[in-house]
Amino acid sequence: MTPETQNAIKADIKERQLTLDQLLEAYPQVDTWRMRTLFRDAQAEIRREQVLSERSVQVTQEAAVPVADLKQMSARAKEALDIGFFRPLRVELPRIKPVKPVFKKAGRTWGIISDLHAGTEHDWAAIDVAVQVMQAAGIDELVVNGDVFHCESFSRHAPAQEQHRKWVTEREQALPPVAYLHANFQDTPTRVNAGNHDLWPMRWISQNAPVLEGFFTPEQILGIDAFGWTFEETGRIILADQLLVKHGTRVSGNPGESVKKEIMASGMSTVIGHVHRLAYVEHRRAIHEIKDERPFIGLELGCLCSLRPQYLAREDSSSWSQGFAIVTVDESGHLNAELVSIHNGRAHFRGSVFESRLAAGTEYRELAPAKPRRRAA
Ligand SMILES: [Mn+2]
Repeated sequence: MTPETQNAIKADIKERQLTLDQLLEAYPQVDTWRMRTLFRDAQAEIRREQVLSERSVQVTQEAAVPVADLKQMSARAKEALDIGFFRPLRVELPRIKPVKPVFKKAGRTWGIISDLHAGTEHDWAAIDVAVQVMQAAGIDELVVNGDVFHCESFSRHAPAQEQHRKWVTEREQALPPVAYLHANFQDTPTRVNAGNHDLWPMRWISQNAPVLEGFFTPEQILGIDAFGWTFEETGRIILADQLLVKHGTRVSGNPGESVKKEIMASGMSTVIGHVHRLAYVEHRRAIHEIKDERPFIGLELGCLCSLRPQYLAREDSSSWSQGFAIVTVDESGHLNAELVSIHNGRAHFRGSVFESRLAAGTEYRELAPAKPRRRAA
């Protein structure tokens, strides 16, 4: 595709607001995947531009609740609004030096991360290592595969009368690591699958303030609506027409077993989070050999949260691992998945060592003096 065609398509999306079907008809020489990619990127660009222009106008969300609805709300929901349950927050972030892309690009590249459990369980060191590796890999798109927030306040174990009150504090603790991720990938289109934890506040609303159902988006409740991220309401993202990314619901005790169940269900290559384990599996069936095709690929992403969650008994092991994936699809459609394992704030990737510039744990501490990244000989 020539740059002229690409610009013409972009203009058709942004100015003429053509739909994907109209574009495919107008440019028969461009294949469906390429067009879908261009379409999505242009949409993300439009959203980012909107966010930037809207940033100066801060409308408090409380003011937008119709009075009639307020009258119907339970006392608990009213109190939630009063104490700032939905208040937009300002976040102070560490100074960020982006890592320059250092690797040769072999196609379109995605960074896929999962399970930050921001709030009470996130791990700054794991997040910072993932940020550095993904920047070095020059990802074209960031995919966050669920459990971005921990939402401890809405756990079924928390006392109900305390839940929304605690959330106001928890959200303040949760936003910095999530905003750190966003700030490091401001110019990278980002898509998010909600995980089970991310949806706990919505469950609370359904139970306590049903009149507010549908009034606030999950992004507004979590406090990330200004980030310009795309929330996938279906909870499913398909990359390059061949790789399903979902948070996952099936849990087995051993690494690789959960994603195998997901592959059996989806019938395609699949990436899951949720289980906090790290695994790469290939699931080969006779049809793959007969047709000389690649087998299904399955990834369990690992997590970017603490391996010793606060609720874990001392004598127990979480049997979790920290990690994430870099996925590349080249011009011929060949998919390559690289699983990156993080241990003690450190990861090896394509012969380079990446060490966290932030201390491990949920408390944000100053950026450590920049450590030079050592290249392998
Ligand atoms: Mn999780």
